[in-house]
Amino acid sequence: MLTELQTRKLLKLFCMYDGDHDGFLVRKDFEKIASQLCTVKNLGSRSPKFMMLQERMVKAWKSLLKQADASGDKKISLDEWLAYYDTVLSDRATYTQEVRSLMELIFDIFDADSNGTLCQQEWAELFQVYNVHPAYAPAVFSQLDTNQDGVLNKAEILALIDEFFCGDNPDSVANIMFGPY
Ligand SMILES: [Ca+2]
Ligand SMILES: [Ca+2]
Ligand SMILES: [Ca+2]
Repeated sequence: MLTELQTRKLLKLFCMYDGDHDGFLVRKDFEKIASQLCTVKNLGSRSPKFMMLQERMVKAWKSLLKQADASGDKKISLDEWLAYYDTVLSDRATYTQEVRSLMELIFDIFDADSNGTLCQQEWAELFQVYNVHPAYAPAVFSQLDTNQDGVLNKAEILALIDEFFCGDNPDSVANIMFGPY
C-alpha cells in the first residue's frame, strides 16, 4: 500500500511526464520530453544522439504501457500509474531494476561531460526537460548537495531516488528533489 506521502510524490512524477496536463500519459508525452531534451542540449533532430535518446524514451514508454495499461486504451491514467508503482515498490527485484535504470537514464542524458556527477546547471536542465520550472533548481540543488561540493554523484542520486520512492518522512529533502510536490 502506498502511503499518502508516497502517493503525492508519485503524482508529482506523473505530472512531470504529463507535459500537456491532460491527466493521461501517452506516447506523445514521452516524445515531447525527447524533443525538449533536444532543445535543451542543442541537438539537431537528425543527430545520432537525439535519435538514441528518442529511441530510449519510446522504449521507456512501451515498457510502461505494457506493464501499467490495465484498461488497454494505450493511455496511462493516474490510477493505473499508482497501481503500477504500488506493484513495483512491493517487489524488491523489480524495484531495484526500475530505480537503477531511471538513474542510468538520468546520467546518460544529463551528465554532458560524462564524469559521473551532475552539477546545478545539469539539474536545472533535467527540470526543464521534465516540465518542472528550472527556477526551482538552484534552491533544490543546494539542499540535495549535502556535502556542498557543488555536484551530485551516482551514489547520492541513487540514495535520493530511493528515498523519493520508498521514504515516508515528510521532512526528507528527497521529497523536493524534482521541485515542489
Ligand atoms: Ca498527457
Ligand atoms: Ca489505460
Ligand atoms: Ca555532493
